[in-house]
Amino acid sequence: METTAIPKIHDAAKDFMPINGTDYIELYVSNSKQAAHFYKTAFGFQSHAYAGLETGLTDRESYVVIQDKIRLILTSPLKSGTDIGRHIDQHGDGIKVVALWVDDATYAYNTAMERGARSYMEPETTEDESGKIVRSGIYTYGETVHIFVERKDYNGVFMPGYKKWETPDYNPEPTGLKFVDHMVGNVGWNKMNHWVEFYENVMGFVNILSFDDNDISTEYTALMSKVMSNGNGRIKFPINEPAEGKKKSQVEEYLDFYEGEGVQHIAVATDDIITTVRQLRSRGVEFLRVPDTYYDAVTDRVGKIDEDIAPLKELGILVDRDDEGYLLQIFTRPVEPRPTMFFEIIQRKGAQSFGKGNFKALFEAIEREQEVRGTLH
Ligand code: TYF
Ligand code: FE
Repeated sequence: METTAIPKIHDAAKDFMPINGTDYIELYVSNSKQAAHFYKTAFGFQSHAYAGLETGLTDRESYVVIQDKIRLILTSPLKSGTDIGRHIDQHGDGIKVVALWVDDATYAYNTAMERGARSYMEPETTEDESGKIVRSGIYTYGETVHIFVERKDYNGVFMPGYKKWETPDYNPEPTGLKFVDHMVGNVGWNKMNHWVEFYENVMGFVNILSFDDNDISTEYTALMSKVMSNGNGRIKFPINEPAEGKKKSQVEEYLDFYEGEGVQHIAVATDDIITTVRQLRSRGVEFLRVPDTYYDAVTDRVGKIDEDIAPLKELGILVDRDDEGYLLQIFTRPVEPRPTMFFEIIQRKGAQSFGKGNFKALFEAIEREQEVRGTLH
């Protein structure tokens, strides 16, 4: 099957689940204090908010870091026997919450529940001197949840319960990361269509692109993917499932190591990928590399682009073109001991696709990493 671009349905009147954008991403990690330091030092996030012992919590500590529109919460338990600790024991460090910014978190919750969602958190209002926030939540794949955040009556730093986190002595420069472009979920064997239907029926998303195992297959491994978009196109969730190949699919490797379904990568946008990637590399972020021969054919494949090929080759940045323009992208190695979650850095120059022309080179690069890990059977 060829990749199919399905026209977007952006009729606001028909959108039963209006979402303004990604609100925050919460990771459950074993050491939130050190993780926050890593996201500041390596990725250029800024200290933003804190909740923990100093704000009256006794079971967990959270650090919020921010870069332009991207907010990460890093949360660790303060004692044994918590659900956070159990999550970390099973999955390693990973993404628990993909929070979505809505105007009405009660409406979003009730609508999702009527349409068959599984509840994670009933609507809950929290208040402080800066106003109130309403949050509600539903489960998606695995143990991952979507929390709806209504912040129209709030003008504080982050949310009630958090205080401003100030670090006057250590604030590394941002690296040019702007917003979350898309977030990819890895789901179990033959479960892709189940989650596609969940996003269609419960969340009002539409399937804008599909890749089958012929599009996404190397000599050895395979996967399938469908991209789901919300009504205004600001939220894009590709859903991957493993496919049978000669060797173990990267999606299956993820499922084995994460011990379940979960978020595979967060793609973050930049306006200047060469500067961003150069910065990230100098701060110790590790990227996947394609062979230098990739760059021999790149101009023939994508035509003329604004950037010189030399810095793209030096840094290992990939390029692809579609009907609307082109994009530049690069993938980090996993950012935790288990080969699970990683980041993509992406710069779109018109293209609204996902880099299909790079899949082969990219997946072969992932296979070389699997080979080194001894997990490519
Ligand atoms: O999000 C995407 O579709 C691209 C390509 O395991 C991709 O970033 C797809 C699957 C995958 C890694 C990257
Ligand atoms: Fe991606």
